[in-house]
Amino acid sequence: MSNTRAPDGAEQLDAIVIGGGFAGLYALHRLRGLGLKVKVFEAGSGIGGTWFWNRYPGARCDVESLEYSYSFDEKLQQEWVWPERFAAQADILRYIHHVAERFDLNRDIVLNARVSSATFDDASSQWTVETAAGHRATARWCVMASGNLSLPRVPRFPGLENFRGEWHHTGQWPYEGVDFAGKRVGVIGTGSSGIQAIPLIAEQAKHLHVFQRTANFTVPAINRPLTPEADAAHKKKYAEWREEARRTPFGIAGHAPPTKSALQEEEDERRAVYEKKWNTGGNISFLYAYNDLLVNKDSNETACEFVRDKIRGIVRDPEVAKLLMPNDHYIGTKRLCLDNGYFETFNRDNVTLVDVKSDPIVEVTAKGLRTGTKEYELDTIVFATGYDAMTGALLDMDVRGRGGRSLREKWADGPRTYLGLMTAGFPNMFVITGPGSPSVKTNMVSSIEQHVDWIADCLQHLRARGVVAIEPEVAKEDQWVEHVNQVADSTLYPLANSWYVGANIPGKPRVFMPYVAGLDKYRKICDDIAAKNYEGFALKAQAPQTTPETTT
Ligand code: N01
Repeated sequence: MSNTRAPDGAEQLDAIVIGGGFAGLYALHRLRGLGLKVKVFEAGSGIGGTWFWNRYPGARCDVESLEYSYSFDEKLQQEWVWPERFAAQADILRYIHHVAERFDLNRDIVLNARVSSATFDDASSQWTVETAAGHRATARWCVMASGNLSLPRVPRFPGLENFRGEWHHTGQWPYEGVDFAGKRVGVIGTGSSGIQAIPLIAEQAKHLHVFQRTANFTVPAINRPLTPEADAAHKKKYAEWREEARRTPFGIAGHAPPTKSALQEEEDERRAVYEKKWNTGGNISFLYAYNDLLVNKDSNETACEFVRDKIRGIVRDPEVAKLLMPNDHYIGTKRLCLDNGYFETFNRDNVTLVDVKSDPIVEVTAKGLRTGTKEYELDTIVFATGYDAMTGALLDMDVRGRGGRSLREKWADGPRTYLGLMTAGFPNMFVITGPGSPSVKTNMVSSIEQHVDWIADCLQHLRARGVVAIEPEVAKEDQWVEHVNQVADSTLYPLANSWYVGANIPGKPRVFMPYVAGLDKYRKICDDIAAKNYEGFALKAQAPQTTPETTT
């Protein structure tokens, strides 16, 4: 029988996983498979992570369903049927629940358990994690599966507490939904969340004001039901599709890599290429029109101009069309949104676009929102204002490594990791899809599986050799951070004021956080390091007085 309590009364486990979304569930499954006693601590009252919280109208994934799903179990992928090309939030959440039941995961998931601190003890090489409710658990291995876009951000407008209507953030949407019928609604924000929600809110609301600070690029999703024929055809070769996905930069199969520069093509031909992509739908497909859209400004500008032309053609009021045309960043350098009738929505009589770049919001009043020049009376305000991305959830917890050093302090000038998986001074703490890994620039499920598999293999290796602690060497971490920056600087990505660089959070250090060399290249780097006995990591052998690992 296993030890269930550490000497100080904390629950004794082998591994603690923080977060119960796609990453946390797969981590639980894999680590349990190694014979470890594992528990997941999840802040929400249900599992699903992003897909638990983001219930706003129109929430759906921008990666195709047959790709945005686990690949680790052939029977699961054969049996699960996705109703649409791009899955809606409710279907993804249904899938996550199915996976949890199918692999008997729920019994080791603690809900309503927001982790407030995680502290490493040098002597025992163990982590102790405490939740806001006071639950404490200790384990050798601590796996952060807390998500890249999980700390919602509501701008600090003065007066929000005085607002007499209701307000919601898209990333903390009420379980029971929001009724917009007959309401005067204001949506702040035109990122992926706003762009998905706006067309549907407009259909219900009496009047919708869209408060836009920065015009954004979006291309049509061209969503459709998945026919039984399409489903069967894909599943016949599912294993091959998954294998192909593993060899791509984005972890997504079915897109032949482009071979030409946009500047090598005659204008008419280029337009025809973009037109075809526009009508096919999908953001990867669009950005794969040419091989230099994300590295060459002139090439990129051809795609920007194509989309601006589309906006001119769709939006009837030329002034509104002009305001909707992005002009401050290159297409794809912020997440390229996918929409269902976004620009068309601005032709509706009950929709007004408000430019809050030239006339910023200054306060929330009892009756609505006030800009520098005008008050807008509203019954409901929707904040589609994004997240403290990639580092937000990690730094929201008080994480303390060797010698009590805090992660907030270590990352004060930006995140520093080796491979985006670990950070020096915080032994035995793994971050799934952490900053410095491909993460948000890929199909997240592919990146999650790659990281969890790497971590599980690593733990198996360490346990077989009696290693009780692992952490990156500082020099290797420094080199990796440098490499991540160099790769980013060879692209147009860092030029945009995006959440990739933390530009949306006042005071956040400007660092381009994802690794953009591609998941295929990154996977090879990780595998090579593992094959060389975890080169670049310091390993500490079993100390005589450490607490023995429990077994299930
Ligand atoms: O957040 P965002 P999001 N006054 O940060 C505006 C993923 N996702 O939730 O650009 C006025 O992109 C802000 O304006 P600006 C996806 O990776 C995926 O939409 O800072 N406006 C911007 O317009 C995505 O990239 C899916 O000038 C203010 C908006 O709020 C990521 O999540 C769906 C403001 C925030 O946009 C985040 O998307 C949804 C202020 N004070 C999300 N503060 C799919 O899979 C902020 N804004 C399809």
